[in-house]
Amino acid sequence: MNKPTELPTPVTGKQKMTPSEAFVETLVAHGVRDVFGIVGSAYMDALDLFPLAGIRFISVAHEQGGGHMADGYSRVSGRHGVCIAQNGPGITNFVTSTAAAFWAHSPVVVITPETGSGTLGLGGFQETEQLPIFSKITKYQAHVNNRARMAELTSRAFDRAHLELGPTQLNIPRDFFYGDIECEIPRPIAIERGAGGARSLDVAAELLASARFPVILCGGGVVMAEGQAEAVRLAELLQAPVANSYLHNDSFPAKHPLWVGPLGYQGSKAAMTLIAKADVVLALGTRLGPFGTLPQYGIEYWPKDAKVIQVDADAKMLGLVKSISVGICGDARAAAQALVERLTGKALACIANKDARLGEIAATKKAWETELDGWAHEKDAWSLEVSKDSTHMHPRQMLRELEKAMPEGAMVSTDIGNICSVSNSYLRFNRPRSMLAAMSFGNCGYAFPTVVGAKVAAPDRPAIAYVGDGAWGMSFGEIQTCVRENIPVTAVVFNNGQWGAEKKNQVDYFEKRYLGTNLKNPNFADVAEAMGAHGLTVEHVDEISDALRGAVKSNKPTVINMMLTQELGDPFRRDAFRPPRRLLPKYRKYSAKEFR
Ligand SMILES: Cc1ncc(C[n+]2csc(CCOP(=O)(O)OP(=O)(O)O)c2C)c(N)n1
Ligand SMILES: [Mg+2]
Repeated sequence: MNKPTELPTPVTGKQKMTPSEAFVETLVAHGVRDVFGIVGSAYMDALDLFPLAGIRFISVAHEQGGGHMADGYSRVSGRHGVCIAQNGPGITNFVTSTAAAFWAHSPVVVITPETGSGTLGLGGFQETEQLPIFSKITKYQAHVNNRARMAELTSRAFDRAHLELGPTQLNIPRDFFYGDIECEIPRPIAIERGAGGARSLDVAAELLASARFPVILCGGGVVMAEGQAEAVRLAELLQAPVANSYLHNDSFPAKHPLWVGPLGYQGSKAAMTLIAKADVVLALGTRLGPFGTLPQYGIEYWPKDAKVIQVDADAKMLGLVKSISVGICGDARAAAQALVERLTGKALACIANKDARLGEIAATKKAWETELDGWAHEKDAWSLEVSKDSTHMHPRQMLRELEKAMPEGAMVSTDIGNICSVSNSYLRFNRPRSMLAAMSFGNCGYAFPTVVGAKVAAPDRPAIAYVGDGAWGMSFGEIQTCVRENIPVTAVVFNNGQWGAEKKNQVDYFEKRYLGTNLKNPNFADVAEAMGAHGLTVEHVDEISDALRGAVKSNKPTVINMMLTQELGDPFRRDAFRPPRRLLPKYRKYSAKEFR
């Protein structure tokens, strides 16, 4: 974790202050050093104090970007991410980023100054009901209903974000920043999480001890609990293969011989082949989200007959999606540690066949690497057709080169799109808090601002965003933030001239009727230069390594415009499509052949 050094300290003891001072001092008490947002009159009285409180205000291009930055900041630091904006439109611009943070389990505090309490409901300027909008995408909503409670409620919003592992809202009528109050600044409430119930841990240990082919599935909970070392110890004790849950490729070190890669969309065939054989699965710190275990490459890999032990800090996630044999409501790190203690010195059935299993793990991993090496381009008829006369790079070749060129300790954010999804097979990390994918809210435009926030939290780590050209159009405005605030991140833009992931559906299900999926892009390198960043265009795979490493080394915001063929990998939602069926004569010709 990137722990701040020399934190400013808040005032102590009950005393007179203004609510603005109480608010800012409570941020100080919670160790807030950076706040993302756009300036607004609603909270200017408090904003004015930020420099004296040691808080940096990072002025962004769009509030959604600021919300994603707070998300990336929190995912990399393990501390709160904080964003703030003007009442009304500034706040509604936070909706998408808050929903994304909700599904990424990020402790983001969304501060929402509101229209004045004296005119609320009269339909004045910049008024909307700000609590209902966020009610389903936050873990807790604090509404300052009395200026004297400013510090108490601010503090609670911060405490709950950590306690409930997700975003919270702090809603403040703008007139409540003014006045005289007397209060004491509360200190953060640190809750230590335990390993879970002793009985369920005992049962889990028995199951693991009798397993002949145990497989561990490490999720985001391992990253959030900083439990990688404990997960490694447990895996080594059992000599069990370890898969990453979907989009949590940083939950177990990729260089470890027991690591087998991620499950889920465009994940590792090695992980899928091995988990399919499991008689016991230990799902450590994962909610086993439904999208993350869908069949891939035609492999129905989820082991339906296996006993499943699920560890999650949120009891509501236990057994929610998959049937489980044992549910442990606990912290992933503490639970792994407790299981290691229970299993150490015990006779383990899986050690009897250890050599055979290790051989199988190594062979399965090798087969997958060989397949990836040979998989330079997509091989379906459509992809072959659209790429045959192209001078551009094949996406998979590019992704393999990026993987090889990836600097040590890099943080990589990924967007939602076809090429970003394919990158799942090529993203390997040895360090937690490194992969910042758009998670299950799945919004295009997530990756770039998120990595900007990550870079603010961890300025010494290389920060790289993978972004499709469509998603880039939504998010490149934040280059302004990078230039203005001197935040040197690298955006790798996958320029294939299309909203590819959606075009893939039109290819597969709608007889190539392209509607809204072709793009006409400006030269993204030139746009970056015009905005004061570096921009370069890469046409050949042999330029990739220098481009990526050079961009990171330059310590300047850089956009790498990758020129790619239009070929596309497997679609996202094969599970959710049906052949189109039209009943009205007017539309019949757009029915799938079998319905015509
Ligand atoms: C905010 C938002 N709008 C629309 C979508 C639907 N969507 C999913 S993937 C995708 C296409 C992404 O295109 P691009 O960024 O160019 O990446 P590519 O698929 O071409 O690699 C779209 C539009 C979404 N996920 N999020
Ligand atoms: Mg695209």
